[in-house]
Amino acid sequence: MRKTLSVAVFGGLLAVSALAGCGSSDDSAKGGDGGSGDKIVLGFSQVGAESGWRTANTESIKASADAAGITLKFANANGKQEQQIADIRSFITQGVDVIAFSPVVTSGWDAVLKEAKDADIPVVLTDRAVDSQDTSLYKSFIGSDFKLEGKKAGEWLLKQYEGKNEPVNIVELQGTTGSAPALDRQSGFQEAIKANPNLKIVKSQTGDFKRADGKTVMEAFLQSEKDIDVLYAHNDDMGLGAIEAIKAAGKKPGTDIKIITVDAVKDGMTALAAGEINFIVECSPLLGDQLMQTVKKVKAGESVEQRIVTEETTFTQEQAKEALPTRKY
Ligand code: GYE
Repeated sequence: MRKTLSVAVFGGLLAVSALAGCGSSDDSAKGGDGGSGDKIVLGFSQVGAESGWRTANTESIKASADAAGITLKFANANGKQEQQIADIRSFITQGVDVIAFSPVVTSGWDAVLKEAKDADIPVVLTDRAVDSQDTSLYKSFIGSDFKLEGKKAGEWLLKQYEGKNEPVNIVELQGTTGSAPALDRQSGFQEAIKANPNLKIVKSQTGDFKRADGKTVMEAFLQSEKDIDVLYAHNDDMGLGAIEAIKAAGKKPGTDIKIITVDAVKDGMTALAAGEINFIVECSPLLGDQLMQTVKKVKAGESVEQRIVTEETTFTQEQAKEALPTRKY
């Protein structure tokens, strides 16, 4: 039987700081450890710098570590799992207090996680999940529900074609192959659109969450498919790359081809407000504060939720216009 996970849902940043208030003393909030002045050392292995989301996520982690008085050792793996494993091993050798990382793909982590456990260094996953069966290998997983994001994208599309009986050709730009957000955004979307058999995914390929790849893959889609009605891109950056390809092919993004993306970073929201994207499912990169609170608790030997889900919304073109002026990332 599977273990039931307790799930804490945070109502954005306000709720996060409210939780911080009840979880830690003033001393620990300043990074103190009872007066000795020793700071917690956190080793963080980042996926890379593939997208606007990732840039905002890195900034959030660095700023929150600073604000929390945590010494951050930051490593960028440039999208390579071998590099992430090497970075985590190096953190173990250095004897950091806590390791956190955003796993580029879901599989292949058991050995290095076991090494951290044997060295008595707690691990916190942020942003992306691993498929390890042994959940004692990490203390907590902080991040979004990617399947729900895919579902929200699919449900919006269903509504657009409600009561219509025309075939709808969808092309899909997937995120990094084997990554949790690519797998779950695909399956959540597929499940939602099943309700209308006219909605068909005619082409689906990875664009590795990158703008340049989104553009080249969309160029190929446009060449091989005469009639594309909808583009579903697993992130804003790939959607923005695809928009360039659509314009170059003499079509109007948002009108000739409906576009749905995920993330809601500033560039994506700007294109949405301008009518070039039709709908964006939000995925918040601002995980830094939650991570630092969890790191402090883990270091103090306090129990933490095994799954912390980030709360997110969706944006239409009108909502993007309203939200843009105060958008933080
Ligand atoms: O959606 C994408 C990024 O893991 C949630 O990775 C993250 C995804 C995000 O590169 O833009």
